Formats: sequence, structure tokens, C-alpha cells
Amino acid sequence: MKNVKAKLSLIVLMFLSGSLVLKSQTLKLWYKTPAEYFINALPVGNGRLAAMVYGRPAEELIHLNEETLWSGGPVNLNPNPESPQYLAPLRKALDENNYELAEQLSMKMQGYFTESYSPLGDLLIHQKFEGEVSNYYRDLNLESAISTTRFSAGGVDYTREVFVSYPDQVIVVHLTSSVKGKLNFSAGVKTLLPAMLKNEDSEIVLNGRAPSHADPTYTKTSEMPVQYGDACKGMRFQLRVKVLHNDGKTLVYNGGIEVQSASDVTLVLSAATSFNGYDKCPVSDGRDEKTLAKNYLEKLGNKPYEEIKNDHIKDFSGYFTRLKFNLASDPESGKLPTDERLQKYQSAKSDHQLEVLLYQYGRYLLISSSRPGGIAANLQGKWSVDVRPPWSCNFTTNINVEMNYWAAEKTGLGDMAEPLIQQVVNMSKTGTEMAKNLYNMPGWAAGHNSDIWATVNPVGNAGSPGFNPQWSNWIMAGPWLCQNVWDKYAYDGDKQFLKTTAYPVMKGAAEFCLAWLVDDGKGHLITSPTTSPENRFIGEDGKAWAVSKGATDDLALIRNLFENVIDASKELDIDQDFRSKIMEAKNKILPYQIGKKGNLQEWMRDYDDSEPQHRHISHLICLHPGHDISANATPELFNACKKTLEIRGDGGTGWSRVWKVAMWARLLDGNHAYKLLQSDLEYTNERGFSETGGTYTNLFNACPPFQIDGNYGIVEGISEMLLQSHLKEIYLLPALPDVWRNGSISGLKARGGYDVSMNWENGKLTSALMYCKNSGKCNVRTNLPIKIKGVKLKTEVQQSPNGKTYLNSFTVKSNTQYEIIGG
Ligand code: FUC
Repeated sequence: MKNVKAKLSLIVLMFLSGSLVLKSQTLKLWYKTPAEYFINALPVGNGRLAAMVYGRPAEELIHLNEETLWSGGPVNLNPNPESPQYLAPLRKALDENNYELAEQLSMKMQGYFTESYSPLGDLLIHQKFEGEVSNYYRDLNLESAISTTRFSAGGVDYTREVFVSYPDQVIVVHLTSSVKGKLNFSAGVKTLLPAMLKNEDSEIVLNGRAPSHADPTYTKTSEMPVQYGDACKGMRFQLRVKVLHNDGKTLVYNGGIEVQSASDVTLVLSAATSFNGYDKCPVSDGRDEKTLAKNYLEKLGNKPYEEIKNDHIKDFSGYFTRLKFNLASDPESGKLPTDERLQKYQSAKSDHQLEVLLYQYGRYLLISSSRPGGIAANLQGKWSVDVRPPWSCNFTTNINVEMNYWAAEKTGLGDMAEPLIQQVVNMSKTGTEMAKNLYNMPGWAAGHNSDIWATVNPVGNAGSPGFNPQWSNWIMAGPWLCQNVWDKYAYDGDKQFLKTTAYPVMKGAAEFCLAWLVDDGKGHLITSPTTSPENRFIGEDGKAWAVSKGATDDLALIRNLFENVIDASKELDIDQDFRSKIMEAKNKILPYQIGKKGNLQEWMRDYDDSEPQHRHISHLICLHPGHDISANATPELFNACKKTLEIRGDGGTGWSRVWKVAMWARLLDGNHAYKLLQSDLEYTNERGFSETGGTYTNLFNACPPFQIDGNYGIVEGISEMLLQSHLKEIYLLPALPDVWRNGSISGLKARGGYDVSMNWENGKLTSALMYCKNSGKCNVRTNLPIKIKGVKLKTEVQQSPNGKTYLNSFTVKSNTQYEIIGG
């Protein structure tokens, strides 16, 4: 496989198309000024630890996070014992179109809000130097995952390198001066959480506690929205800072470190919490965070800086370089600092390398925020500074956390999705209790918010007072998350994983759905109650309501889950009886319907939307990331999805625009997908709440405020423009926009165990290499006739929105590489 990638990257990447040049640029974000706000600072991380570097010469600020530091403790698994009694009257109210009563009863079936991701603290470095600052530069190199700050003052050149090492599990800050003895600074830490600072030998040590509860910002469930001091909840943490190397003098005093007359200094930071699993009290049954934090530093010993750095680069770049992507672009573009480059992009849109940078940044952020054995990437990855961050910085399951991981497998980062799988496994356990306690149902169910404690109940205040069911009462996170779980198997074919992890979780979700479905009175199965994430319809009474029966998104998700469960049980050759039940139910699910506007209906009835351009587009899950709708198999529904997207428009929050990139790619309209990609790259500095989307100068995605789903999600959108494999065929360049005339990509994965590399010129596939892990039948769809070296192809010509397409079938051998020639 290595050979495949090596061969493609050797293919000469220099050819001209107009003034656009296909030449790879160094993948880095760089600036001529320090960061003013969080949205200008640069993120580094190793999954568990994260840091945001501002690069300020005299007053350096680095925000710190540790992934397990959350408020709260294990969830109450029976938060609302009254809940089950309301299900029958709620269903009756819906049968009678009494939406008002239905909403009131829905509110009586809620539990409590999730907890919040807590910030660890800040590292502050007060650096003393003579004279004015000149030659200022800071960057973030995506391949080495190091943020560098450089400046000169008083005839001395100063540098700082910051990274978070996975092999050594520490945050590293390396400072130098070009003249001996000219490096002088003091370093200290601070935190927003209650903590005690002390020094222990030559280290400064911060011992603190997370809140036992932190309300979301949008509500206050008591007079004390942030609480401390519970005997079970509110985990402990420890942060340690140590001068590892110093060629000058070190003074350590209570609360600070002073470095004098040095020229080469390495600071290392270690942190740990008492988190001991989603179901254990982090206080009374917590881990020993002090020993953990200390051990990381002891293990590091006196390791030389260059060795720490080299081990870090080797580890990080090993993942990052699995995929290479290049587009012919304005050759001058990389010469501008990233903030100016983003500004220039607003008018001159030929900087396709900025689009490549955004794509690779999404991969960079995933490797930096999600490592096997750790916690899943939350709404801000792992970079957060508030005790009550936006939307609790939790796992929002009605789109956001799924989007975080959509592109993991296909861009060679399948290993990084393990924390999400573990989160789903945990939720399947709390969800089993919740299905029983809230609905008196088998299997497991989960609502639209979760956290490190695997909260799954519809959020609120356990029914009194109730919260708007429009967003609170959606409980389809089980089937939704099971798509991510199934995808892992679909890509790598790991039967052991399917048997021991994926299938039990998927089966549990399917058991709940099977019990939850009801007959619509005409022989079809529907859900009741239902909501279509977070939209409302205009009822027969002319008023806007959220709760109804049979929303399309529920049915699409359940259908998809059932299909995957059927496939999985066949692959494993188990559970024939259960499979038959699921097959029977699947066939009875209310079919997709086309509404009066030619759109795909969002609800069972052809209601009008209260907000026709609502940011959520969950009924199109069947188009993306699902697989029910396609140009060739379901052309009418395909056109209805298109109509829906046209009515929804191209605006919305960051994640909404990014999802639409993927959806337009699935509609095989590369130019429209590209239009949305451009709108995703709209410059913004909006830090408050709005629905305008866009990208900040540090290329973080804006909901606004900052929300990282758009960064991970754009990787999915662009990947889907270049390769699709959800229809049991591999479609090469299905939605290439006209402006991406020349380009190449290597290391993309397709479902079924394929590794694909492609080159295109003048908008047409010229060559591709396909490495197949498994033997079997392979279908490759292209927009032009192809040949495969040494293979006799069976080709069917089909009409599609792209004009003629060619469906090429052939038999592949395992562990074999195939060379495709286009044109
Ligand atoms: C959903 C969205 C919001 C935001 C929040 C975290 O509720 O509707 O736009 O993304 O999640």
C-alpha cells in the first residue's frame, strides 16, 4: 500500500492551467501579528491535552485543556419516573391533532441537562527584553503540529515552539534567544476553577476541582448555575509546570517560575484528572490525578528537547501524511499571511490552495483532538475557555458530533474515531436504562445532547418546568450514531469489531426502534411522537408546532439502521429471527413522500415549514450521509431532495453550510457544492450567537460562535466531491467543480477496503490507482470511459445529472493494486 502512495506522490505535480499552478505548498497557517482573541490563536493538541497559543511577545498566553475535565458526575438513570405514563396520552393527543397537548405532555418526559466541558487554565509567560519588537512571525505547521513564534528585539532573535506530544503526554514550550543570557521570563498559571497553587521541588503545581454542576448558558436551573463541593461529583485535577532544561538560572517560588540569563529553555506541562469512567463518582471513586500527572513528568525524565520534538513529529506526521491533496492554484497565494489570505479570498476566489489548507486543517484538528482510548471530540474539539461554554461544549447528537467523525475513515484517520465508538457504547448502556425508565421500552435510546457521563435523556428539568420539545425531545441519536459505528466496519471490514462492538450496539438501537414504531392506521410504520430537529411545522390550526408523527428524519434513520443491522447479521451469519423481524418492519416503514412544492416532505403530512430556510435539514439524511436516494435508483426522490435544498437556500450556521456541501456533492452538482464551500470560507470575526457561518482568521469554523463541527465537516464535504462509495460502487470525481481544473489526491478510502489515488486534468480523470484489501466484485463509476491495466471490464453506460456515466464492473483480488487510465 505504501508503494501506491509513494508512486502517486512521485507523479509530477507541475502543470499549468491558465495562471493556476499545480504545486504543493507548505501546509501552514501563519501571521505577522499576535492573536488578539481565541479565534485568532493557534490550536495544538494530542487528543487528551490541548493548548491555544496566542504568540504574544511580552505577555504570552496559552489556554490549556484536558479532555476528561468536565463538570458533574454519573447521570441519574431514572431522572423522571413519571415519564412512561405520558406516552399513551401523548400518542392519543397526536392522533387527535392536539399539538398543544402533545407538546405539554412531551415536556413531562424530559430529564436533566448535560454537564459542561471545563477549561483547565492558562499558562502566562511574561518575557523581558530590550527595545521594540520587529520581524514578528507566528505559524502553525500542520505536518509537524508545532506552533512557532519568532520576533527580534534589542538585536536578539527570540523563538518559541509549542506542541503537545502524544508519545510523552506533555505540553511542551521551548524558548530560545540568539544571544546567550538574553532569555529572561517568568511563567505562571491561572484557572477559572477553584484551585490551590504551590511549588513542589522545582515544579509549580495547581490542584483544583471542576464544578459538581454547570448549567448551559441558555438556562438557569437554580440560583446557582455553577455549583461546587459534592461528595461524588466535581472531579479533581492537577496541573504541573516544570522547567525541563535551562542553560541559565531557574527560581521556583510559590505560584511561579523565574528564568534568568538563559538562551535555551524547555518548559513542560503535565495534567490529569480524577475521571474514572462515565459511571464512577470522580470524587469518591476517582483516579489519583496527582500520581498520574506526576508520573508523566517522571517518565519524561531528562529527555533532550530534540528527542521529544522528533518523537512528536514522527507520531503526528505518521497520521497526517496518510492523505495528500493538491489543487492547481494561484502560485502567489501562500505568500500572504493566512488572515490577509482569507480576506483576499473574499474577492479573488482563485486560491484553491486555501481550500486545500482548510481541508487538511480539518484532518489536523481531528488528529489533535481525538486519539484511541480517549474522549470524543466535543463541540469545540478540545479547545475551550469558559466554565459555561456555548451549548455546554457537549456532544450534540442531532448533527454535530456525527459530523465531527464523518470523514475520519475516508481520509485515513479511522483510528481517531475510536473515542466516538466508545462514547456510543457508553450511551448504549445508559440508554438501555433510559429506554426502560422513560418509555418502558427495550433496547436503548438517546436524545439530542450527551456528555462525558453518557447522558441520553431529553434535556430539561425532569418535566417541571418543561423545555421546548422542538429541540429537547428528539430521541433518534441511537440510529444516527449507529451510522458512524457501521461505517467503521463498512470501510475496514473488521469482523471482530462488527461482532463484539458494532453489532450489539446496533441491535440494541434497533430493538428500541422496533418497539417505538407504531402503525399509522394504514399499515405503515411511523414514529409517534416525533420532531424534525429543531424545525416546526404549521399545523391545521395555523400555529407553529414541533411535535407530530412520522417525521422523515426519524424514518430515514430507522430505515438506515435496519438496513445496516440486516447486512451486519448476514455478514456475521447470526440472529436470523431478529433479522426477519427487522426486514418485515423495514418494508412497512412509511415511504419517502414528495410534497406540493416538489420537495422531499419533512413531515408525514405535507405541512408548511414555520421557517422554510431552517438551518437543520435532517430529512435529507437519506441523501447524505445515508444511502437511500440516488440519481440512478430513485430519480424522483433525488429531484425532490434537490428542490428541498433549493428552498432551504445556501445560508445558515457553519455546520449547516458544510453539510450542504456534502449534500450538493451527493446531488452530483460540484459547482453548487463549491459555492457553499466558498460561503463556508466567508471571513467572520463574529464571536456572539448568530446564524451567519463563516471562518475566523485561525480558520476555525463559526456557527457562530466557534464550533468545530464545520471544520471536521468540510473534510467530508470536499471528500464527497472527489469520491463517493455509499451506493456499493466507487464513484471517482462525482462532483468536481469546474474551477478545480487540475488536481490530485492520494490516500482516500472507499467502503469495502479500498485505498484510492487520483489525478485529473482539465476537469477529467487522467489516472487513478486503487488498492483493494479484499477480493470480490468491484464497481467503479466514472464520467468518462476508462481502462484498467490487465483487467477486462464490463461497462454499462447510464444517464445521470452529470451526463453519461460509466459503471465499470470487474473482479478484484485481495491485496492488489489496479491502475486506471482515464480519458
Ligand atoms: C444545535 C444547532 C445549533 C448549534 C447547537 C450546538 O442545537 O441547532 O445551531 O449547533 O446544536
